[in-house]
Amino acid sequence: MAEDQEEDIILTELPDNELVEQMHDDLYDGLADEISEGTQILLNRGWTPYEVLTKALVEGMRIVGVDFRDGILFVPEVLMSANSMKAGMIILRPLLAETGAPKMGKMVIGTVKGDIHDIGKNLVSMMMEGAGFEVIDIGINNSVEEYLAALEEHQPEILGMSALLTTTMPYMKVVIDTMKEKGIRNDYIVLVGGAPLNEAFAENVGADAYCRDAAVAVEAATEFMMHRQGMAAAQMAS
Ligand code: B1M
Repeated sequence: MAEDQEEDIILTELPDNELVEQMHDDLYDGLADEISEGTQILLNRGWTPYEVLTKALVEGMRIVGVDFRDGILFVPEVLMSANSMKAGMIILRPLLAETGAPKMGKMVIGTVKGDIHDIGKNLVSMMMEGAGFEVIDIGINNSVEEYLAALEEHQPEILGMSALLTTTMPYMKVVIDTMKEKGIRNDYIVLVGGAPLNEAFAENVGADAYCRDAAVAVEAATEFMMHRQGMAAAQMAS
C-alpha cells in the first residue's frame, strides 16, 4: 500500500512546500532522479538556484546528518543521499556560476588528508564561482605536499581548506605551519571551513578566517580581496 502511494506521487503536481518536503524525503531515500526532477521543477517555478540549494538540498542533507549521527542511517545510505545531492548540484552549478560577475580572484580549495567529505567543499566552490572567483578544486584527502604543489602551480590569492572530522581538522595546522616554515604563509589568504570547526579553532591554527558556510566563505574572500587590492593601490600611490 505504502509503495503504491509512493508511485502515485507526481512531483510537478505538488505545491512548493510539499515538493520541498518530498525532496527532503527523496534525498533521505537516495533517489537521485527525483532530486534532479525536483530541482528542475523549482527552477522552472522561478526559485533562484540559491534558494533551491539551501532550502531543498542543504536542509535535506542536514536531516540526513542528524539520523546518521543517531545511528538510524549508515554509510551506504548516506552515500546514496550524497549522490542524490550531487545530482541536484550538477544542475545548479552552471546557474550559480552564471552571474557574469567580474573575476574577483583565484582560490585553490581541497579537503584535508584523511577526509573524503566533499559536498560542503563543492558547495563553497560553486558559490565562489558564482561570485566571480576562479576556483581550482583539488579534491579530497590532500596532503600538505599536494596543497603546496597546487599553490605553486596555480598561484591563487586564496587557499581554502575543508574538514568534516574532528580527527582530520588538526591537519589544517600542519599545512599552515609548513607554509610558515617555507616563508609563504603571508602570500595567501587562508580560509577554513567544515562542520566541526569554529572561530577559535581557525585562530588557533593560524588561518585568516573560519567560514561557517558557503555564503560566509564568499563574504570573507571578497572582503579580504578588497582589503588586499586597497593595500596594493595605497602602496602604488605612495
Ligand atoms: Co561522514 N561524518 N563520515 N560521511 N558525514 C559526518 C561529518 C559526522 C558529523 C556524522 C555524524 O556522526 N553526525 C561524523 C563526524 C563526527 C566527528 O568527527 N566528530 C562523520 C563520520 C564519523 C564519518 C565516518 C568516520 C563514518 C564511518 O566510516 N564510520 C566516515 C569518514 C570517512 C572519511 O572521511 N575518512 C564518513 C563517511 C561519510 C560518507 C562517505 C558516507 C558521506 C560523505 C560523502 C561525500 O561527501 N561525498 C558522509 C556524509 C554525507 C556525512 C554528513 C551526514 C553530511 C556532510 C555534508 O555533506 N553536509 C555529516 C553529518 C553532518 O555534517 N551533519 C557526516 C552538507 C554540507 C553542505 O555541509 O559539509 O558542513 P558541510 O559544509 C558546509 C560548511 O561546513 C562550510 O560550507 C559548507 C556549505 O555551506 N564548509 C566550508 C565546508 N567546507 C568548507 C571549506 C571552506 C569554507 C567553508 O573553505 C574556504
